[in-house]
Amino acid sequence: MKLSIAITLLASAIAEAHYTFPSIGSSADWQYVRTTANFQSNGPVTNVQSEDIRCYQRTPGTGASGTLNVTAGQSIPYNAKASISHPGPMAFYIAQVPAGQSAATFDGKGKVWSKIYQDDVKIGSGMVWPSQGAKSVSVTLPKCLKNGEYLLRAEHIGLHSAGSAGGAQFYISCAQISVSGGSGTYSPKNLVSFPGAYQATDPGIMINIYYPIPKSYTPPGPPAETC
Ligand SMILES: *[C@@H]1O[C@H](CO)[C@@H](O)[C@H](O)[C@H]1NC(C)=O
Ligand SMILES: [Cu+2]
Repeated sequence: MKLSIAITLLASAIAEAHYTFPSIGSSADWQYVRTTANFQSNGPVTNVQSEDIRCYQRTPGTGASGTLNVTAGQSIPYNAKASISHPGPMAFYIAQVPAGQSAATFDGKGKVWSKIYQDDVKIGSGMVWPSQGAKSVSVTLPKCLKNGEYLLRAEHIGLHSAGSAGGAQFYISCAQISVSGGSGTYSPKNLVSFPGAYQATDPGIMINIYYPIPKSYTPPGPPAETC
């Protein structure tokens, strides 16, 4: 009896340690963000070769109900629920919706994603990323974007148990946005696909962050693009 209570408490503690990214700005959960498969469990994607690594959708083929109007150059808060409790890097990618489709219908397949944000680790007596414990991370959209609809993909990688392949935990979601006011010169040098961008053994994915403490950190994927 005592043991089962202890196991139940442990299980709920572990579940609470996980998180989702259900909203942008001050909108409702899953209004502009496609509902993820972990919307109840909060659990991560661990297989970088799975389709889940793209947008982790609960129902692939189904968009969110809304697409948020935003302005190029604007800073958009992307919110975590409950909070980003694991150590690891935060990145944002965008994919422009092809002609004839909309943010609500585009599946995001192919080499269409460019990275627009990557945070930096601080290494002292341990590795500390700025997102740790945060309830929201803001991403500034490049001023030079072309106007039109995009998917905005949030990605946080929990590296607390990433010492072996498949141990890293990916927390992901995709928001639907419509960009206006862009100057239109954005021309990303590195477009990647999901899956495809990452390997399980990439040095930023398979890494023991605790011992010995690494002297540097290389995030997976391409560098963040600027205008
Ligand atoms: C978003 O932008 C479109 C196109 O400019 C416009 O038709 C629509 O009313 C806007 N929606 C909101 C909620 O402002
Ligand atoms: Cu967790």
